Amino acid sequence: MLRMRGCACLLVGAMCIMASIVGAKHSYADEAKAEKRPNIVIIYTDDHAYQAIGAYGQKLLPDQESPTPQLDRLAREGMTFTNCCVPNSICGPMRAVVQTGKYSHKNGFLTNDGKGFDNTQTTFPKLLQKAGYATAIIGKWHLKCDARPGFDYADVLIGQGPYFNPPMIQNGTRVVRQGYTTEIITQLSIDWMERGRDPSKPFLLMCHHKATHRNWIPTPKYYDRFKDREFPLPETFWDDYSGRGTAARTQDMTIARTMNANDLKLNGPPNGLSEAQKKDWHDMYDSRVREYQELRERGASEKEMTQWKYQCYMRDYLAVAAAVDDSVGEILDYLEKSGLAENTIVIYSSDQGFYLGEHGWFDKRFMYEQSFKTALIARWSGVIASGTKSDAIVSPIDFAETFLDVAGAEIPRDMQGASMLPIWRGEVPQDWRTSFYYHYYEFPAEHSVKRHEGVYDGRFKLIHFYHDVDEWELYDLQNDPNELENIFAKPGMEPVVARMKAALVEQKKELGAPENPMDQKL
Ligand code: SGN
Ligand code: CA
Repeated sequence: MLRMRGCACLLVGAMCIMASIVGAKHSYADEAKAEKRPNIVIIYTDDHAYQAIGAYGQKLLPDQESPTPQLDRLAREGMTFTNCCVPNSICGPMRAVVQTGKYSHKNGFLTNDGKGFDNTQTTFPKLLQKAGYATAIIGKWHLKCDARPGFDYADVLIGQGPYFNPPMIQNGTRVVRQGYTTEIITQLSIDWMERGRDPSKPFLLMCHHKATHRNWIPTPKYYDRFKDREFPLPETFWDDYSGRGTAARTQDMTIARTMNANDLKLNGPPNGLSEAQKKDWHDMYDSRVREYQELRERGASEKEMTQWKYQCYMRDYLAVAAAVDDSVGEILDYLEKSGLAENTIVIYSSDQGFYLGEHGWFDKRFMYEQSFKTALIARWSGVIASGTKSDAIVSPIDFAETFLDVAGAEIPRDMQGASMLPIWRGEVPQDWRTSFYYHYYEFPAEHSVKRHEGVYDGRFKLIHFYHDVDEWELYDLQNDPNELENIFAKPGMEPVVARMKAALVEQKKELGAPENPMDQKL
């Protein structure tokens, strides 16, 4: 995609030629090789909406009461990316994208429902390990394959994993730990940095939380943190989808209809809780069950019920995210205390974005903003300027190449992202991408979001729902940031449509995606 990047100056150009001779992409960090190679800590969450992060201008709480003080601290010390786009907005596939630096159609993991990840392929942890890094993954894996080559240490949840007392697979052996999963993953991560790894090597730690995934169960510590709060409804909460197509109308992910008793904690505690954990649960949620019964008894309207559900959803969601934020703080504190902070890159991101009531939804999958964009904050003392923002079109597909680059390791030519390192250093390369390809495949499936592909150029977004229906949508994010009006067929838009369609064709060609998306085997 960005094969020629960095060739603006002669010296770098010569290095590009050398790199192409040895079959690898140019590494911006060649000069960094001589220095001490940095450690890399990736804190990766599940379904954490950027709309719930202070540094992203969250509107749920008053400014001074940010739901994420620790993420905001990371942002103050690093760079916040406001245009981080995911290639396929769903969990397993995104993890495969991160591992391989390749689109789903190339790494073979297209949906959560498909076969497991082909772990014989090249991944960046394998390459970092080969380059002398100590490597670990702790927490959510969700790639549906049992072996995790490339990691010296793997201590992972089974499938989605529960919020409490998670069974985990620690280097191949099943262990059950008592407590709240976010806190357990944080502690295991700190323990590995403190005494699990080979201290003579630089390290890669992937700390992968289950939170903030459905069904959003908080740590008892935060059960009542937002208990009596009333959150503002997003502008598009009552969206009737009249400005869009069939897919937006036929999805099954509304707060009104899809959000169920389990999500709302009306069914009692989940299985596997201790007596004390059950008691905490009842102390918190019994009053909610009573509230629900009262609403039913007095025949509350669907509108009132939906608003009530939204309030429950936000109370739980933000409380779950508060433990994630604590995790970030604890890891940052540990790095400082241990003297590792200076030479350790810290990345925060989520596998994809999430709807917090926008368009009346929860879940993800669509190429619309809240699920197409995800949070990305990066800190690297001495390299990334503090408190900076970038609106460059970046993506988790760039992680692999970025980390290989900072480690001075070879970047395979068939990876499909680009190293973000120049952007971290404050300069967007002249040939940085100006458009981004998206493709979602999981249909028919839970939440009923139809298959679609599309392209985004920073202002316009062209989407093609090609399966089950044949519908095109075009949005102008500058004039319609909420994506309420499909202007694909609007008179006067023909040149934009033509340009975006050409960009889509070109992107697909470059990325080796089938010309006809129906030809893609799932
Ligand atoms: C579960 C959830 C869905 C969610 C998928 C995928 N249902 O099936 O709401 O979309 O995971 O999420 S639940 O009732 O089991 O919670 S993903 O993040 O793993 O892709
Ligand atoms: Ca997810």
